[in-house]
Amino acid sequence: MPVTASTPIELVEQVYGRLAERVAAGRQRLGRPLTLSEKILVNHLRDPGDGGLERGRSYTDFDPDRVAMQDATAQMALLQFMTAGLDEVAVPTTVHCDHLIQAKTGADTDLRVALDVNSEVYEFLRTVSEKYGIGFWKPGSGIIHQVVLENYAFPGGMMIGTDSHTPNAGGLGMVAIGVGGADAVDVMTSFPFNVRFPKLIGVVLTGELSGWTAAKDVILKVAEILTVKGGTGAIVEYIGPGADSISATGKATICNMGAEIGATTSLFAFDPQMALYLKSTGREAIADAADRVADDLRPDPEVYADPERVYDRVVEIDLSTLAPHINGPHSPDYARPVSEVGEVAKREGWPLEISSALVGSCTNSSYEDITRAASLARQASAKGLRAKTPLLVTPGSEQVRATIERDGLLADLEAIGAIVLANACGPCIGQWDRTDIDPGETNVIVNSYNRNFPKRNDGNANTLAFVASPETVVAFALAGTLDFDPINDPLATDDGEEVRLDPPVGDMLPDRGFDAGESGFVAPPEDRSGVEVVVDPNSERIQLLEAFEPWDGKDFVELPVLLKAKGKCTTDHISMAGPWLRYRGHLENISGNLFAGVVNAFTGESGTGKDPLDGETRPFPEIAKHLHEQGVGWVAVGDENYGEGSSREHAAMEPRFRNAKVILVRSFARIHETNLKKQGVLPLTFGDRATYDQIEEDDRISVLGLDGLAPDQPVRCQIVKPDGTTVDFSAEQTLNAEQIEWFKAGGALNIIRERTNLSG
Ligand code: MIC
Ligand code: SF4
Repeated sequence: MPVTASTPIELVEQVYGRLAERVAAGRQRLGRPLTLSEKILVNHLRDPGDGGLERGRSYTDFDPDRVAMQDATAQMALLQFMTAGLDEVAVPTTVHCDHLIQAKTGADTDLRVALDVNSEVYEFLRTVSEKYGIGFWKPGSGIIHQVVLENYAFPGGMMIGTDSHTPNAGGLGMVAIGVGGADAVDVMTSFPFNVRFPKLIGVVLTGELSGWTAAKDVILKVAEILTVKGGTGAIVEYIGPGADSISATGKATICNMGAEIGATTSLFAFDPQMALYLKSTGREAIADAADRVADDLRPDPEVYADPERVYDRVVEIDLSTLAPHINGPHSPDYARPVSEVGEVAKREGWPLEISSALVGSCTNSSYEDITRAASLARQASAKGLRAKTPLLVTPGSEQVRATIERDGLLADLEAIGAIVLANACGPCIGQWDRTDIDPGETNVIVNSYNRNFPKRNDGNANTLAFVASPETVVAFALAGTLDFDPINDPLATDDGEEVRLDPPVGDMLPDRGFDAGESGFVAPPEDRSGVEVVVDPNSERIQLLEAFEPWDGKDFVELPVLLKAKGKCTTDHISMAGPWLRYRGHLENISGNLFAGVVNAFTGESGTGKDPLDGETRPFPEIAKHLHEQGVGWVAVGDENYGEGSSREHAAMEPRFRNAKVILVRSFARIHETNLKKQGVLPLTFGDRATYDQIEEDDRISVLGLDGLAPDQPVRCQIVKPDGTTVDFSAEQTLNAEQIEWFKAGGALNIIRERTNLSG
């Protein structure tokens, strides 16, 4: 099927054409009514009669309808895809240029600079896309998830994307899952997407949003209830009468940030809000087709009647009483109502003064978000107020930007001092050339993004980042202090007059329809035979990949411990973004950031440790390089939810490249665990979580009996102390038979070529 600027109705019809029959078969196999996730999943089973449906257990093969990749992860994914030697991708696939644009002065200049600075990478992505029949969205066209929502997502569809916030498309009722590049390569090479059949969490929404409370507050609350690991291995399905009162883009906000609780994905059922959004984005035919199969695009009625019977866990939230929330710093689940943050800040000793306020990101940059933010800006202007902090706005897509410009909303925000940045990720991923703060200075920022791990936005570990809705962020920008409750507190004008803000109001969709702006889509040419992909062997940004060494069949005996991570160890800690995004296509160069942000449990220092070969203290990337060059395998030890956050497989490929054999932790985040398996690193979890405490700096770790490695069987391990004494312990692993093959082969790259030759 040709790749076009939106999902063709024929693809949607294909999916809907088999829906009723597959749903009926699923009901029969399970012997009960189905949730929406189950309907969509059974409709995408590779083997409809047989694919395992046991939640949290069966590893099941699926055929997603689409693949989407963003520039920072697509490079590695496509370098792997290229090794398959195929002529084209097997399913409709798109690449979106959004992560590499650095925010500095404003949209136009920043985009021009990015086009220049990243020309080699953009050229690589453009030509690879042309060669293999992939749709290419140019820099400036918008953030992947917003562009997907506007053009490609459809109710009942299934897609995977090489970005953890791919679940954004759940706002249009799609099962959209964030994956590492190697998973995307499976699907692009016509192999199935294999994942454990997810557990199901039902969130029942009652009441209705009003006043200051926005869709964002729903997920900020859910993050508090479920925590950053509560969604691991599960799909979160939003149901209940409150669900239908939220706009499609509001639903997308909620699903998007489901990544922060580790959920496989999140989704809402098809409803009139989705139909309205589809129509206003030029997809009437899809809205009509969805209407015709609407019953199968919602959970069965019995599920609504008795959710406890079907979901593994049920959470209830009353939208009518939900207060606006603000979460942070340092973790997206540290939640509290906005009215309490001032008190908490005083108690914790956080600065009250806000140094920057930022609106945008893939989570919160819809037309509705901006209308609500702009309504506050208009009020503020009328009352003689301006933002007291820098206020930076990143529109999510060119379509949103052009529309909010046409409708005067950008002007409203600019009138209170806002600076409009490029339609891209920008400061959300550390692409922020910030000059207002000294390095290391403790300061507070408030943003409408989704993640707030240390160093994420500006590389400064002492920046305390809080996430909230766009309207809350604008209110804080006007107040300039955390000690402010927009609902109850007055603001002072320059003349000392006290004024109050009325609650924000917005429009879900533009009355005059969307203005598409300048099109950023480049379709692959029909005749692709002459397209050449050139990689300069001296490039510092793109490096062709070589397969890793296969496993030598031996146990891992007395591996040194490169590091033991203390506390949170997200993918940002393992492979930092910001300036390092530059090397996302060059495995060797990006390995220079390996573990640079990790807190060493033995010393409390960040990013450094003791080199087990010579006892010197060095940055972790240098120790890893040293061990690699000396041919010494090693192990890294971590705590709970290791690898939380991003889908970036660099966090798995870098350790693999530097000769890691095992990552041993208390628990893993889903995408990262799979990425490790794909690259041939053995992910193990402690059988007894207390064993973590027994590992000391000079210990060595053995992993034994590996020739008997079998699905779900524990592995025998041993701590070897410097004096030769040993502590035996058992570790769990979740590899299935195929994943054991990847491990033995030395990683998926060794299998890709072999598989495609077999199938070709
Ligand atoms: C993120 O929000 O952390 C990112 C940057 O979008 C990542 C992808 C990446 O690291 O390139 C994600 O969420 O997967
Ligand atoms: Fe981009 Fe931020 Fe969204 Fe990641 S979370 S895709 S960096 S806007």
